[in-house]
Amino acid sequence: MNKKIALGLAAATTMAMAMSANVFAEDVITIGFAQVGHESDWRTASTKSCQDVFSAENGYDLQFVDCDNDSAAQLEAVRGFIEQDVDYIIIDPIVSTGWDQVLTECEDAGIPVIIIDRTIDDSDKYVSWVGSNFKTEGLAAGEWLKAYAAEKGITEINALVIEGSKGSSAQIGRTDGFKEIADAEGWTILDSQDGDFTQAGGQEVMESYCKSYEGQFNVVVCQNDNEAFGAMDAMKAAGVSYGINGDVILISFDACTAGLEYVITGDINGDFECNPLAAPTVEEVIKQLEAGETPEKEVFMPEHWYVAEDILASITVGGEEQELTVVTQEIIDAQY
Ligand code: GYE
Repeated sequence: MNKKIALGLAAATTMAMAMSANVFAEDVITIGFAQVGHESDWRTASTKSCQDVFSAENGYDLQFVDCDNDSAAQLEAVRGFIEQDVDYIIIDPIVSTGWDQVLTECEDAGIPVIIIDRTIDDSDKYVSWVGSNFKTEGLAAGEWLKAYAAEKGITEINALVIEGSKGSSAQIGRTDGFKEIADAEGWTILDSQDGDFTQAGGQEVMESYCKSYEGQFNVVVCQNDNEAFGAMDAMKAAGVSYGINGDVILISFDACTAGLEYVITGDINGDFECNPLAAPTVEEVIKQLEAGETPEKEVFMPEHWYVAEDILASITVGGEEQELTVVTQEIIDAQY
């Protein structure tokens, strides 16, 4: 080949490559995600789900901020995304209030906001929310305990609750739902303290409960699996037996893999699922927005109520019959 032609071809190829890179760059969707933190197995699964879906291979540039359970840091992260002029902002709100101002700023900047998991109570300036009904989870735990106690002939319930992070909609909903049944049934809730959704928090609260309420409780409700892991360690150390063969009925939420492993062994009696895999649904929302369509304002994740013993088929939650699922190894293997 003549040298001149070869050079010309090389230049053309370089230009074509540059052009296609440019076209690609324009196609990339930039997303800012202000995640709660890294406090639990649930959170790890949620982060992984977002990183898997909003990957570079899938055409996204994901700006991920772990806010380490700090509300001020989360507001700052969102303002940082506005400054970067990202295409979309995803927020998992640490607390449910204090949002209207920053969401107005997002709106003014023309950046659509999608909320996942926890809800916002004081603003509706977002396109869509994808998550769970935490009050229903709390109600389900209460309804299950009611049916289980009746089946086992347990007439008195003295419960200790280890709550999730104060002010989060997950803590508020699970607390309210369970309390509604407790009040209706005349159960005693001896105490209800914040374990911050962590294993260390669950252990610390349970250690103090074991001292303060020694011999007085027969139910422990942990608002997530990691708190339940800590509570089990504390009960073991204090010589308190729990689970299907123990003196204390142990209830948990989330139903992550490690949680279900304790359900199948009978250490946790019931685990009320909260599904962390919202990202594929969020991607659907973004595709709808890209196509100029209007997505649903609220999308609820599907969830199951997992139990250790095959003695009740279903419970009635809010007037609706809902199935109970006895955990199997197959379920654990498929869980997040
Ligand atoms: O239950 C807990 C996590 O917001 C539903 O946060 C979520 C909760 C979840 O740390 O494990």
